[in-house]
Amino acid sequence: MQLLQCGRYKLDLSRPMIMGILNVTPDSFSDGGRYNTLDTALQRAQAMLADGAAILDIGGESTRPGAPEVSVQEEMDRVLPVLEKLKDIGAPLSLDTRRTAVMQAALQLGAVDLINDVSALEDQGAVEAVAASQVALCLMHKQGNPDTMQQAPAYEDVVEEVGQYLLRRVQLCLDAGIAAERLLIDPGFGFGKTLEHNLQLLAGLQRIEAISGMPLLVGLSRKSMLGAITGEAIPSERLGASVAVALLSLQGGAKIVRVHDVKASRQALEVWAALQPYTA
Ligand code: 7PM
Repeated sequence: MQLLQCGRYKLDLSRPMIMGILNVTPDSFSDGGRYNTLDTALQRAQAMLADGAAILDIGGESTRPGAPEVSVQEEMDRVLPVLEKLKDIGAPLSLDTRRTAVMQAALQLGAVDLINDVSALEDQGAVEAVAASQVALCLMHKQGNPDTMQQAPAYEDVVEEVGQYLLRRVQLCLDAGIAAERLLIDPGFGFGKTLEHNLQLLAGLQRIEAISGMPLLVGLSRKSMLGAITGEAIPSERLGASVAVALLSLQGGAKIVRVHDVKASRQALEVWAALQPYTA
């Protein structure tokens, strides 16, 4: 049985699972003021768990292409109260952050079980901060920085380069004393990649897993790649495409899919899992 050591939890990776996205950026709480931010976050978190999420991913910095920078203080003010509120919800909490200071503050709260870092711990001191804890870690590949990364992404062989980058980051973590059982890797769909790069990566998931040697997490939910393929301009209207790529990710060996639409993704996952005993 393949186990992920995930802070206060141990997760069985022999069956794939769902990470539900809980955004805590101000624009994600346009509910007309019926609830305050923390109650809204709690309600959404409980709904995602009821719908079948195994992990909740909380993010307060906008890492989207072209997004403006958020100050460290602003990011902390967004995520720390949410982590505190959700601390005892009964499921592992993931924190989507690139900043060492935010990681340290969250680890101190004892309310985070996984650090999901789209820059694979490249911030100064991040490796040491995570090494000193027992949380799991998702190392993601990106080329460039969110403000400019979509301007001219370029690779000779995107699958090989992403795989080799992730392998180097894995090695760095192992050398720093982070146990292999705590590591996940993620090719970083949409982070400095053209549509063609993204498709090559989706087709090459198995090779990336083989190069890095670690379990794969994939985030494709509602992404612009799906808009480019389907012509659907509105992200929340890309449910069919999102479920399709979640399923294709599982087929490529992904152990965790990071999604907005937990219930629909969970149904697809159940269908995939039911078929497994009948496949070679
Ligand atoms: C536009 C682009 C809108 C990207 C939203 C996003 C990932 C992540 C994000 C991912 C991991 C989103 C993203 N994407 N963390 N954080 N993997 N590990 O969909 O693909 O929220 S931001």
